[in-house]
Amino acid sequence: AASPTPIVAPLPAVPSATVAKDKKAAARKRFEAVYTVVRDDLLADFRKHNMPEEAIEYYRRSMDYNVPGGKLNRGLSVVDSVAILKGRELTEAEYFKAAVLGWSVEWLQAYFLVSDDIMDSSFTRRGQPCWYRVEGVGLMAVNDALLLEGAIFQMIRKHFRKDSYYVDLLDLMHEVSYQTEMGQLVDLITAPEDRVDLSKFNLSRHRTIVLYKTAVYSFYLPVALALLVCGFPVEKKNESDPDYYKLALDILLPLGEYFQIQDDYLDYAGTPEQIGKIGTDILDNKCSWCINSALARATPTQRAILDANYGRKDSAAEARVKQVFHEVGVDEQYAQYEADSYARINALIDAVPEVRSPCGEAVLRRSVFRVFLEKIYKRTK
Ligand code: GPP
Ligand code: MG
Ligand code: MG
Ligand code: MG
Repeated sequence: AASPTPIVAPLPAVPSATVAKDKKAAARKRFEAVYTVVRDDLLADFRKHNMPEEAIEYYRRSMDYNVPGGKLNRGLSVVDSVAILKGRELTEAEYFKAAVLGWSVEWLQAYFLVSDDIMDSSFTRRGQPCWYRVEGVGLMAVNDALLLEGAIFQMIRKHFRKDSYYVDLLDLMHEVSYQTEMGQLVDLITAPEDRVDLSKFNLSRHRTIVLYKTAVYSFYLPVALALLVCGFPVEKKNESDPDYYKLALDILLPLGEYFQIQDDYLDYAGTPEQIGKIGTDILDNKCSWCINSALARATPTQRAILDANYGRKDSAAEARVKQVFHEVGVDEQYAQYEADSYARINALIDAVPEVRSPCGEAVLRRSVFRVFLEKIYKRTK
């Protein structure tokens, strides 16, 4: 007798959005597992120095509170970029090293945010009180921030000391931190608490602030780290070689500028539930994209309202500023800016040459940048 036709059970229909979400959750989980390893190494080192148990417990709490709770975009970008550059799945050892570098960026971010929240007198971060506002922490947060920074060099030392590019990693971290601190200085000096003078603000000053305080460490750093582990040399071997790091920088700075303008807009338009923090830019007299957009369109009456209410530590004044933002069309301007930026950055990415590393093991692919852009386009948190 003829054998019956095999019946292949149809696969259950899984919406592709669900598959993508599961994949994302799995990638995050795998990355988070490396956090625990790195943190426990740092704690073991404290123990080796015979630090009191109380100090070890405090240090653990500071790290758990400040390092892993964000979107992890920067850290995951290192891992994603290394896999894209290599054009294949990473081995377990390669994944681990890429993830350590990813976490080094998250530690750097934690160091900056703990410090930034003190300087900005912020209230909440990632849906919880800012670290310096936590009972029993206060200004110890300053030293906690310094430890978060120091930890970066401990983890890089432990895992990369023997690699040929170790010095380049250190140099990159130091250079990027320094530039971020330059940006923070300009951000703060443009926003004095006691002297509100909106005529000091302009988009050129704004660009300097956001490129330095955000774009370099949030966008250039993760990709530059990935280029280093993939063997892209910092120094040219031949005159005709492309400057891989410059190619990356030329895309990633505009991308980072766009990201910080989103941050500025969400500070004014996002709800605390959405963005995990209470916006303080208006109270803090910040030279944000929103106030620049409003100043360019305000009538003399609206300008007088802005002059009288911007940068006052008073929520009624803040509401009056927001009202003017609405009236002059900051929201429409932002929607237009977002659409324009998306098109402009996509065009920049299209123009990047896809070049192979001299060792032949990796290719600087356009998708490194495309993935980054897609992650942040139209973000609401
Ligand atoms: C973000 O600015 C900038 C930083 C986190 C860099 C801080 C740099 C230091 C050297 C401390 P922001 O104040 O707009 O961020 P947020 O809105 O998240 O507070
Ligand atoms: Mg801030
Ligand atoms: Mg700030
Ligand atoms: Mg902000």
